[in-house]
Amino acid sequence: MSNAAIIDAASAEALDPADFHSGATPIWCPGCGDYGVLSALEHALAINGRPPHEVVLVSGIGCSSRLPAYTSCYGFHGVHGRALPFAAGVKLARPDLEVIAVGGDGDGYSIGGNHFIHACRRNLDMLYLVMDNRVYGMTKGQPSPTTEADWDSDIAPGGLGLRPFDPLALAIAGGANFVARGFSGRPQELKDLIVEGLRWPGFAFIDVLSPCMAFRSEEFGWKESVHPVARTIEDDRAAAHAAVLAEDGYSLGVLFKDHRPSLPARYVAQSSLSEIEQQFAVCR
Ligand SMILES: Cc1ncc(C[n+]2csc(CCOP(=O)(O)OP(=O)(O)O)c2C)c(N)n1
Ligand code: SF4
Repeated sequence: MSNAAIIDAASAEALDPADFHSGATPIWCPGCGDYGVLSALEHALAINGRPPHEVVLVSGIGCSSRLPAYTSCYGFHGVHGRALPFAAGVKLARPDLEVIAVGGDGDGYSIGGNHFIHACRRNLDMLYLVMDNRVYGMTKGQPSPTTEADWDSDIAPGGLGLRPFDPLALAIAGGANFVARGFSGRPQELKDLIVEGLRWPGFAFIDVLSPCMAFRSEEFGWKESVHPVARTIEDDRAAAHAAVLAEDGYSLGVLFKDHRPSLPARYVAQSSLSEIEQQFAVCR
C-alpha cells in the first residue's frame, strides 16, 4: 500500500462524510448538480482527514454559494464575487487552516473575475471549487462568461453572440499550480480530484461542470459529452495552456500541475491577532 493510501485508510476511519453535514437541508432544485458537488466535497474532506473545525469554506452569492451553510465547517457567505479575497485573508491570517473557496461561474468569472486572476497569481495554498453551470441560476437564467455564444433564452434571444472564455486557460495563464475539471455527475472522480487539489501545494482550481436543471436542462446531456483528459501536463505552463485551448471543454481530470512558489512568506501575517488589533485601534 502506498503512503497516500495508508493515510487515506487511517483518515477514513477517523472521519466520516456525515461529520461534515450541518443538518441544514439544501434548498437547491431537484436534480441540481450542486448536490453531487456537496457530496463529493464531504467525502473528500473525510479522506483529507482534517476535522470540520480546521476547515473554512468561503463563498460569494448564488445558488452554489449556499454550499458552506450545508457543511459543519466554519463558513463565510460573503458578498457577490468576493469569495477569493475573503478566503485569501483567512489563509494569510490563519495559514494552519484548510481554506476552500466555492461558488458559481457568475460569481467567480464575472463580478469576481479580477479576483480570480490575482488569486491564481498569488498562488496561496487553497482550493477554489467553481460549480460551473454556464448560467446565473439564482437570478433566473442570465448568460455568464462561460455560456455558449448561441445559447438562446428569453433574456438573451438568439444568444449573446459573445465567445465564452475558458477559465482553465485563464487559471494556467494566471499562475495557478493545479488546474482541473470535474463533473457533478461523476462524484467519485470529483472526490478524488478534490483530495488531490487539497493536497497539492499552491492555488488549486477545479472547474466543476454542474448542471442547472431549472434554466439549462439540456446540460443533463453532459454525461454523454464528458471524457477523461488526454494527459496531465506538469511544469510546462506554455504547453498546458496550448493543450487546454485546444480541448473541447469536456475533458475531466487534472489538466495541469506545477510547483511555482506561493506568495512570498514576507507578505504573510507574522503578527498575533492582538498586535494587529492594536495597530488598527482608533484610541490607544
Ligand atoms: C453586487 C451584486 N450584484 C448582483 C447580484 C445579483 N446576483 C445574485 S447571484 C448572481 C449570479 C449568480 O450566478 P452564479 O455565480 O453562476 O451562481 P448560480 O446561482 O448559478 O449557482 C447575481 C448576478 C448581487 N447579489 N450582488
Ligand atoms: S436554479 Fe439552477 S443552480 Fe439554482 S438550485 Fe436550481 S438547478 Fe441549481
